[in-house]
Amino acid sequence: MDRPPPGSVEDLATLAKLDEAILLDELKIRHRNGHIYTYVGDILVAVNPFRDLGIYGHEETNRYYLAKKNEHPPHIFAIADTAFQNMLGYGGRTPTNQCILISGESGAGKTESTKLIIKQLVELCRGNTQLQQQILQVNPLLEAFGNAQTKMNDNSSRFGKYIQLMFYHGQISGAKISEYLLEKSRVVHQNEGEENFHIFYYMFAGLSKDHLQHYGLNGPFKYRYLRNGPGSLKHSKDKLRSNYEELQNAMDLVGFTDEEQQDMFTIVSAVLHLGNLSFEEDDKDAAFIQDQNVMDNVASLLKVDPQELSGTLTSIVTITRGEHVKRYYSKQQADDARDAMAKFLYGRLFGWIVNKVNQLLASRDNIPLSAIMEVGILDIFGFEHFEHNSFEQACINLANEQLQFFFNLHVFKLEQEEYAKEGVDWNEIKFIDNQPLLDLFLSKPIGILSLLDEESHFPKGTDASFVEKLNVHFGGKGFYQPSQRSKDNKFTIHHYAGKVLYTASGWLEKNRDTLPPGVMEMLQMSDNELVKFIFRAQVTRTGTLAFQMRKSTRKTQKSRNTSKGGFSDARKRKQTLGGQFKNSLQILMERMTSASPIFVRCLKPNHMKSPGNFDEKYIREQLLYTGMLETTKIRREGFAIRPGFEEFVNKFKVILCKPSLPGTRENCIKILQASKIKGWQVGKTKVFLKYFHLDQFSEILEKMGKSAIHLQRIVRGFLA
Ligand code: AOV
Ligand code: MG
Repeated sequence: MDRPPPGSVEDLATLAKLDEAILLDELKIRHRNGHIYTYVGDILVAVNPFRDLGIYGHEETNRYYLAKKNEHPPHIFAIADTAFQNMLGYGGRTPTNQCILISGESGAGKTESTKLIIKQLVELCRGNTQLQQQILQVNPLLEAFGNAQTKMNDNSSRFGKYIQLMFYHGQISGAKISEYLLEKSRVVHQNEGEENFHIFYYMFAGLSKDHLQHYGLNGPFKYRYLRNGPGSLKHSKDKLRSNYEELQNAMDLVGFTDEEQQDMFTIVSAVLHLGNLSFEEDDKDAAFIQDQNVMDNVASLLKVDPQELSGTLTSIVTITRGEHVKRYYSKQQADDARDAMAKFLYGRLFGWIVNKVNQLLASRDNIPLSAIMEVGILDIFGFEHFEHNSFEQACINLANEQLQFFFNLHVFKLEQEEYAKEGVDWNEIKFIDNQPLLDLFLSKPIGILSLLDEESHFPKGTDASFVEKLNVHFGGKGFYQPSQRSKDNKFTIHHYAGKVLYTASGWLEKNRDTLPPGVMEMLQMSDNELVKFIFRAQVTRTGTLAFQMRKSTRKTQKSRNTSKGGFSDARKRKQTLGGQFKNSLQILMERMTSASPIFVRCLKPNHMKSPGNFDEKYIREQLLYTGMLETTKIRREGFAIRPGFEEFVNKFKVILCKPSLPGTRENCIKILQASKIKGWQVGKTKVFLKYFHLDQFSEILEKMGKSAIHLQRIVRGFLA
């Protein structure tokens, strides 16, 4: 068979000849022609165009409205449409919850794809309800607080999210966001060439002079936490200002009150001021605050007692034999206490925002839960490999391993297991199983996260002793490589998507995720409603915040000591950050398993974020590690449509001109033989068909003069 003109094939699984070079060539030519989307069977491949293609307007919205998959070119809107139809059980199928899983490395286009899918899902419901408008505004809000410029992406998501859109009778009835592991450390430190979260720069560009003054803010150059400049790296002041306006608009529309918005800016400002606190040491190596003005600023924004604030940041009070003993921090300890407090403030604020959004978008109580269907969309942080990779990168990359595992499970493992179980004649297609990497991270008691927890709970544990343990346990294994030089706290992991060199400095502290003693209690007593509220929340086992109903009038008595130092209480073993992340990944997997998955694979064409540049070597790497060739093979040779005998006979018995016919294996074979189509198989309980067989069946039925509508219904019923 001749190969069709390169670039013209919209579904790579239809290619007769297939190898790595052909795949690459097809994608390259399609990218050059502005066709960034390509199907591999039911999977959508999207190559980031890095420019506005003008293909997401009304025309496209209408084109992909209750359409058949092969009627129109591949498009992200088609994925939304498929999810919508599948969820509602159009075409006589069983309605099933859907989850759309979007993968790809940092900057590949996951978040943009997510936004487009949500936009189209909202459009598919027609109508224009307030809830629909709210849902569309959630992204600008979350991105302002949760995204930042990194070396790999100017608008990089620094948290993962799973968005569930709930539907009731085909109309959106609510939404829920689950958030994964915000990169809090960015608040206090950014690597060269990177920025803090967008919100800091939006504020300076957008707030009026009066407002800035109200928060005690001067020009953005003055803040240590914005050490890489005032958002100077990429964005013009006008752009930042319009982003601020978009955020403002989003907060209003989603339903944040003026008071809440002010409190949010107050906390963000307090974080900035806090960063400017510096400490000196006296001759007894005891830390003291250099600039009392800054301290007073922070205290007045957070509405806490300045004396207590300076006390908790510079000293610890322990009770020894009934006596209060106060010990002063060193400068380093005070610096750490300050940074820990800033990270906590920001992290809790973000957790509260997500929680608030969920409250505002929750389904109304009077809708019966059992009648709600949903489409979930997963947009995590993509695979990262920087010059310096820390605990955050390890967690981010672990999440990507988990997603890749889930992809393999569905696309290769379960499918081929079913062929074996059903006795289908099948040549096994091999794939690279990344289970060993998941084990490396997640196994108990000997896995990276468990060992990290162990060291974190061990009072004498250090980053170095942690790495030593890793070396002892994993040194001999292929995908873990100890550093050549001992004692540099480094190690390399061979992820499915490439090698990453990690530096374990600060991991124990990050994993422990504790506040300096006394800070929590102080903030819980704040006279700022929001500050008080967010610090009284409980942290769940997945790291999300659980808030008590807000009773703003209740005043807790200040019964504790008013001494200036932070109190060290006998700390109970609290959940570590790694532990929380592990739990949240597990729950995510359960959620995904209970729905029917749809995969979108984003590819990044170059490292320069530039349009029109297709770096073949880089794309080839991505095709390799995502197993694209094998995926295409299994989609081409596999049996996408697998009706049970009963279902099959019911739908196609007309071919034998029988009004009624028992749903047996023999009758299935009779129908298949009569239809003269080729390449099917019949298993023990199911008929195995290729996706193109549906068209062939529909032709046969058409020839038999059945009404077009009836036909469509039958065929749709099988479409994956
Ligand atoms: P990511 O979500 O996959 O990275 P984004 O979705 O933020 O990546 O995409 C990065 C940038 O690529 C965007 O800011 C756009 O400039 C551009 N882009 C992506 N998709 C499109 C598209 N369909 N059309 C036009 N431009 C696009 V990360 O969040 O870093 O893993 O953690
Ligand atoms: Mg993103």
